[in-house]
Amino acid sequence: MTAFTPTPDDRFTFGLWTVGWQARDPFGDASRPPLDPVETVHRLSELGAHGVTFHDDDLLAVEPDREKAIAAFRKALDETGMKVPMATTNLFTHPVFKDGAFTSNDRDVRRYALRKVMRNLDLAASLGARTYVCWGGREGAESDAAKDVKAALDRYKEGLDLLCQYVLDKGYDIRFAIEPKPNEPRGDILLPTIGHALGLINELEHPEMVGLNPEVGHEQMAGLNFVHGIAQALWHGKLFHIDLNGQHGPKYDQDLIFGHGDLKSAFFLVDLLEHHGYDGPRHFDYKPLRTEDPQDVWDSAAANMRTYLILKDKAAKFRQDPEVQEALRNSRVDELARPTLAEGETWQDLAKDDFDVEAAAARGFHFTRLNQLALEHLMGVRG
Ligand code: GLT
Ligand code: MN
Ligand code: MN
Repeated sequence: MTAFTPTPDDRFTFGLWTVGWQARDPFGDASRPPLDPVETVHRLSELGAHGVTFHDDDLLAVEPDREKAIAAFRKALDETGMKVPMATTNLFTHPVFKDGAFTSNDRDVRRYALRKVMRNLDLAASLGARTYVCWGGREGAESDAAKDVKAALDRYKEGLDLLCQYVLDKGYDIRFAIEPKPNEPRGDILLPTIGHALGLINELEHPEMVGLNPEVGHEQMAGLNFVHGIAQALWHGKLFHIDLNGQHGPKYDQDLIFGHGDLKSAFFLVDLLEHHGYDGPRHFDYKPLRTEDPQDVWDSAAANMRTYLILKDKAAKFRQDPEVQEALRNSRVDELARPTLAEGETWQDLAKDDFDVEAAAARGFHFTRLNQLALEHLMGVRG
């Protein structure tokens, strides 16, 4: 159906490492050959994507010479009009980062990690990226004896403060986005959830320059409600970027295609993003299944975008449905937007209320009806 065919206006983006994943896992070797980033840019452009994102090391997948690899990548971007709205640093693959990067116990490693980020920030800025993601997958520990967490947070702050200063001194138009994750590859990762990361941001030298890049599966691995997490990130003005994918509850990081995990949560997520003011890229951070061949990889990339567009359509029809609107009113969802005190009232006025506790306790909220209507829209029997 043409209605679900993406265009660059939809602002769909993909990490080079997603379609480029060769499907090496802890138990098995690669099941696919390496992918040239140049081919990725062309293929994703043909599929209707808006852009790509990358780690410094992703660019070297098939061309070890950094300058040549960058030149070829730039040429592909120019030929296709594809954008690079975000970039990031690989601070996790090389064994030098085995105890972390910004928070490694080894001071020399911390200094090397910051140099690696600064070098790629220069490239990111020259490609027009406005967001720089920091996923601290190796920042953590397996033993509580091994990491002084308070000192580690001091070093995390020191690193982020230094990088903000670097961006300011260079005059780059870039903001940082922290990507939380509870565990994997470390036994426990620092800044495990959206809430933890928000807490750290408040302690930084330039909190306005640092926000979040939450990933669907990472919050769900911790058993958390991703839609609520995103709503809170929006409330704080901190949803700088988002990693869309799929996950089935608390288990290893599945990085499934968007919607191929908790579909109902994906529906409410799209509803939230589309109707509550997120205007950044819709970035897919998924892994094509290890079972898939190179053509399946491109089909899986297309599936992410198509699923998003279908959910967007479903969410719009859900909102337009008069029965849904009535059910929302019956559930008094709109009443929550009304301040608890009226203009000019103070705590003294609360004492004057004539309130029938038993009558209020007896009133139902009818949330079952609302939930069922949402499910019926999602299952395609309404709208
Ligand atoms: C890695 C991780 C992702 C992060 C990437 C950004 S790296 O693939 O699993 O969730 O978004 O560094
Ligand atoms: Mn993930
Ligand atoms: Mn991610």
